[in-house]
Amino acid sequence: VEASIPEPQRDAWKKFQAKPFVSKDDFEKEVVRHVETTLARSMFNCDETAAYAAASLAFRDRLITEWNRTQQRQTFADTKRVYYLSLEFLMGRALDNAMLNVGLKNVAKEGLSELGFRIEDIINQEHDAALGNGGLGRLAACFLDSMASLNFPAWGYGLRYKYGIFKQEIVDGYQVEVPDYWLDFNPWEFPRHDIVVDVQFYGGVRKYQDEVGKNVAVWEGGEIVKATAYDVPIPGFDTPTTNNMRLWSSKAASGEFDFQKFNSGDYESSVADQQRAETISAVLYPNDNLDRGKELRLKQQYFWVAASLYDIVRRFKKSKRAWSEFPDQIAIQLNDTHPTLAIVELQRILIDMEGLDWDEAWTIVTNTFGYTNHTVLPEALEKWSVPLFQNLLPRHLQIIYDINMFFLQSVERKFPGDRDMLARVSIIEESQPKMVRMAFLAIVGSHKVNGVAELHSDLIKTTIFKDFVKIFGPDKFTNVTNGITPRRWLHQANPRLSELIASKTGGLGFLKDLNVLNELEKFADDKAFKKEWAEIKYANKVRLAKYIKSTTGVTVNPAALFDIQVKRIHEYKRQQLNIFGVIHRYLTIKAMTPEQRKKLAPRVSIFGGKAAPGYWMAKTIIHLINNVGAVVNKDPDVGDLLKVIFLEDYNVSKAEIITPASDVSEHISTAGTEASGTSNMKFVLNGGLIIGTCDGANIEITREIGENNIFLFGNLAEDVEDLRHTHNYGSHTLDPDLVKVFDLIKSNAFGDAGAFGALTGSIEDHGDYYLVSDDFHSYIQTQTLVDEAYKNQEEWITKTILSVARMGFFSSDRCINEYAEMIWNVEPLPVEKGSGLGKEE
Ligand code: Z16
Repeated sequence: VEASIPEPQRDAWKKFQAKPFVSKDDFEKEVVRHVETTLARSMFNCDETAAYAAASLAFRDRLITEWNRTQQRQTFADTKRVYYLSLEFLMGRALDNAMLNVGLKNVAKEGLSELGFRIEDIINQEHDAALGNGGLGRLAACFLDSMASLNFPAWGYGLRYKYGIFKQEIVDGYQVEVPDYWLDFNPWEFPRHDIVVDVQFYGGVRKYQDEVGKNVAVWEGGEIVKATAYDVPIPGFDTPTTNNMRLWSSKAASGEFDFQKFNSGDYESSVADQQRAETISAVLYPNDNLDRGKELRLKQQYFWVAASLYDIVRRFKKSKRAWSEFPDQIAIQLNDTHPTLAIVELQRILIDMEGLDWDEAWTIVTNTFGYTNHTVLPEALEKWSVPLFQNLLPRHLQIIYDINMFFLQSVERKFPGDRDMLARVSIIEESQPKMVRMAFLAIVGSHKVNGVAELHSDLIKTTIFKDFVKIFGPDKFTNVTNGITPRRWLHQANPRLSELIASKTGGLGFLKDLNVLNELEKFADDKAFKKEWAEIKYANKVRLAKYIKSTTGVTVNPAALFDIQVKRIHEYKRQQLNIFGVIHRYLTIKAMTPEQRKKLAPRVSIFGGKAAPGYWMAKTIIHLINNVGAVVNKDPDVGDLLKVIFLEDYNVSKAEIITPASDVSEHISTAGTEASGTSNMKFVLNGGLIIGTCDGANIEITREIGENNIFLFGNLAEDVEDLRHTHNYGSHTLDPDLVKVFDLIKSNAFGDAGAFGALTGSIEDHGDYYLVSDDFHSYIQTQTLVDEAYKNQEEWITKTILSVARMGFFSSDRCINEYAEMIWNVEPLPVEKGSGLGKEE
């Protein structure tokens, strides 16, 4: 029931309406109030945790006031909304972001200082919101920031995992996983105990004909789980627009526990039911680019999709519009195939619950959805076994069969008699057991399908979705190259660089229109500017060096070349190529005379990233990196010339320290495997150069910044397949330098070589699927070019300035505008500035 205050009483409400603070005094007042009332503490027992809590609550109150206004404004304007469905939102910390986006960080800094705290210490109290694995989840977070900053009426829908991505500890060189229980204190969410949706599982379908002879299907029985909404405000940068991220949490339908069972003495099983329901939103699956086909994962997907669609449909129904207007009011973007069930669920709601005809409903469905593909790796493409589906979601399986039947009939009309085509494109794979191919379902049920970088979008059209291009025509497929938000990845992570850029480009405007960075080109040879630029890079390296010292105990020289590879550990991303290259460098140094050593640029090789807990090869790579570090870092022959660091527990807040400190970063996936990559963009935007393959967004980065400013190497995507063939036929001879590296490993130089047998064996004996040996020579040569180029600091700095100046294209604002125009057909809802927005400049 909507309870609106009657007109005569509204004056009182307006008079006492919450007013977001703007001044330092008002901020301090809010902090003290929260310490003394919300937290029940005082100035005599206010530690940094309490100060963090109070400062966050002060900002949260402020955000929620703007959130309310934004939602009212959007509801009143009644324009089209975007719903971004993502099983992952890798948000990181919220306080720093909130302070910067509302333009009150300096106010907060001074206020906190007057209250006895340093703002950095307070910011560091916050636990990352780590509800994602890697690129896909962080992309969703950048998109939320851009949608709010550009004033798009847009919501994110996801799951409120109790445990985010695990915390990584390194024990004796091995990865150990520790659960990430992050909800202990989370001031950024608002539980909406009034927004609860029943979600059904299992049961059966009863079909009958009604009085007028219409076929009716009723899904009945089974069990109900309750979804409760938790809202997280998403503030735009320099705008009052504050959008919503709604996360669902699962609970048993009977509340605390089943009282009937309880009263009949079955206490344990009533608690067990409760626990089983809560399991659904308990934990994020820790796999990046891998589908394991687990039932609980399918349950998560349906739980989240059903609650979100119920919510969206409920909101639409309040407008009393005709169903045919649904796609004019609502765009739903599917972040990968994870939410593909939404297509089936909307069709089910329209035909089973709302009584629409199949065709009418299907037109609405396909006009509503867009699908983003993020990978071509076969092991990552989702498939669900039909028996599992049949048991969990019997009615949905029927609808999928119907969708498939109508689809295959249309294919048959277009390609009469092409049985192979029908088998290839069928949503149901005729295997044992049969499988539902989710990507095919997503394509058939959406009006647009996009890849995330040009090469990737071309690849999906020519490989995995080739037949669908023939069936639907090429216009259904498009590209939206990924981007990153410059607010977090420049302004927040690298405040000094942001300040320098602002001072030369006329303020912070570049953060809203990143192409303004172009103006930096004229400083590429400016002596004074270059000096400041280099000083900032050095300071960022000093900061990272301190962090390395405090976390690993290893001393690194901030004047050395910092070579960084941080991302999920995966064979296709080829951290093994990097560490083999490091071992090669170690061998080279050992063989050098002291004179030769003097001429070599000192280097720090920095790694970071998590391996999926069940991914043994990835864990072996981590183990090797750590063992190499243990040997190299204490070898007196090597000294400063080479240090090897593995940073534990890489996450968003650590990325904010690491990214600004690179001289070069590595993006060295086997060509054709990394759909886009986004950390490549972050590093270049922060004045680092790239060593990379012709893969994903590296190609477009090269086009934008110029090929003189990037170190590209390795085989091209178009040649990968043939190369793999040559490995399998005839003898596969390894690169001689790689053989020396393997010989050293096998001599137990880095501990018992048995531990690394699977890794070296995958290359020597098992076909070298990721072409490590094929690319090794080219990689080593390019690293030598990096060494040489780094010696000429003047040229190096110019390259980094020119690169930053040309990175405008990679703002996630550009992505969102492309999605809005090409896929969603939505307009921003402009809002006048003023009313309560904190303004510092
Ligand atoms: C993921 O992070 C990505 C793809 C995928 O299928 C699953 C997950 Cl969890 C990544 C891609 O690997 C990366 O290239 C891309 O930049 C990112 O998604 C965002 O599109």
